[in-house]
Amino acid sequence: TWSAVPAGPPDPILGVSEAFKADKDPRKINLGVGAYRDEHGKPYVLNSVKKAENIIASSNPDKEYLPITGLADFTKAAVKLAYGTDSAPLQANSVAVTQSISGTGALRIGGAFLGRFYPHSKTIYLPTPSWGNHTPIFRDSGLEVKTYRYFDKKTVGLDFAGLKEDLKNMPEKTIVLFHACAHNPTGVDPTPEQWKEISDIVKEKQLFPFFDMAYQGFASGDFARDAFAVRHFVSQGHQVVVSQSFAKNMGLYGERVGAFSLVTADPEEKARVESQLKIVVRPMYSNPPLSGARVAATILNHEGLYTEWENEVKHMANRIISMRHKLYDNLVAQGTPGEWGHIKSQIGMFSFTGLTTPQTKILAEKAHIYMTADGRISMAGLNGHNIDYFSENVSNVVKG
Ligand code: PLP
Ligand code: TYF
Repeated sequence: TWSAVPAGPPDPILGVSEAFKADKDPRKINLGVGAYRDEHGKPYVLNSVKKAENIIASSNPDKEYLPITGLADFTKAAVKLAYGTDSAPLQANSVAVTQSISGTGALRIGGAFLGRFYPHSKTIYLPTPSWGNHTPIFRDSGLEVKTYRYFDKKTVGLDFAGLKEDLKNMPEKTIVLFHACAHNPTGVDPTPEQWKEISDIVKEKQLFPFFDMAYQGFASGDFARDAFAVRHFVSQGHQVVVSQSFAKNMGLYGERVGAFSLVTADPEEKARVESQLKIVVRPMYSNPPLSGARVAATILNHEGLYTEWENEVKHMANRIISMRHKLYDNLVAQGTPGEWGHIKSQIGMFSFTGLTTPQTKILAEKAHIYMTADGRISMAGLNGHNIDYFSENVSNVVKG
C-alpha cells in the first residue's frame, strides 16, 4: 500500500540533536536546538513552574476536558502579557483568543483561520530567513507563502532598506508575518524606531500583520520591552493577530502551552470570531491539553509566582547575554579574522555566527561541536565550562 511513499528528509534542527546524541566524546556541545540550558548545560525547570505544580497538585484537580478554546484563566492572562493590561482592545473586550498547542499550534490555527476568513488575500509573506517550520505550517494551512528581505549577510544585520522596499511593493492588504522579538534564526530585530516606520508602511499599504511571539521575555528579560512591536502596532490601530508560545519563557517546551489571538472591532465581532475559532479547532484536536495551561495560569495569576518567574526569565536572558560578551571577547582575544560585533548585538536565544556550512561540518567532525548548517548557534548551549573550548575551535576553523 505504501510502496510509493518516498522517504522524507529529517528535520534540519532536530537532526542536529540526533548527531549530537550519537557522539560519545565528553567534550561534545549541542548548539542546535533552541532550548535553554543552565550553566551546567542541563535542561532547566523553573522554580516558579515547580511551585505552581505543587500548588496545583495540592488542590486535587480533576482531569476533565477543557473547553475548545482552552483554559480561560490562562488565555485571559496570556493576552494581558502580550498586549499589556492597559491595551485598548483588551479594555474594550475585543480580543478573541484560543489556547493552542504551543506556538506551532497557534501559527497553524492562525493560518487556517486566515485561510478561511481573511477576505483580502491568501498569501503570507515571511522574512528571509525565517524559522524553518513557518513555510510548512502556512502551506499546510492553505496559504501561499512568499518572502520579504530581512537579513543582510554583508553586515550580518537587518536589511532595513530591502525590508521597507519589499513591504512597499507587496499587494495591498496582504498578510505579513513578523517575529515579535528575538528573530529566529538571525537574532536580528528592528529597533523601536524601525518598528515605528514598519508600522507606518503597514498602515499605508493596509497590510495585515501577523506576529509570531515565541520569545517574549527572552530577548531583554523584560516582557513589556519584548512586546514593543505588538503593542506599538495595536496602539496605531492595527488589527493584529498574535501567536504566543510559553515553551521558552516558562521552559514548558514539551507541555505545549500557547495562545492565538486576534484584535477585532468590538465584543460582538469578537464573539463571532471566537465561534469560528472553535470550528477550526474542533476537527483538528477537539480541545487543548490541560496540565501546562494550568501551570502557566497559576504563575500568571499569582503575584508572588509571577515576580519569581519574571526574575527567572531575567536570569536566563542575562546568562545568554553574558555568554555573548564572553564569546566576543574570546574571539577577539584569539585574533580571529573578521568582525564579531554581531555576536554581542544579536538578540535572544540565537546567534547567526556567519560560520559557513563547511565550517560547521568541520566543527562537528573535529571538535564535536554541533549547530545548524546555516551557522546558527543556540547561545544557551554555551556556559562557563565549555565556552573557552568553543571559542578556540571557532577561532581555529575561521583561521583555516
Ligand atoms: N516561532 C518561532 C520563531 C520559533 O522559534 C518557535 C520554536 O522555537 C515557535 C514559533 C514554536 O515553538 P513551540 O511550538 O515549541 O511553541
Ligand atoms: O528553532 C529551534 O531550534 C526551535 C526548536 O520542529 C524547534 O524552534 C525545532 C524544531 C521543531 C520544533 C521546535
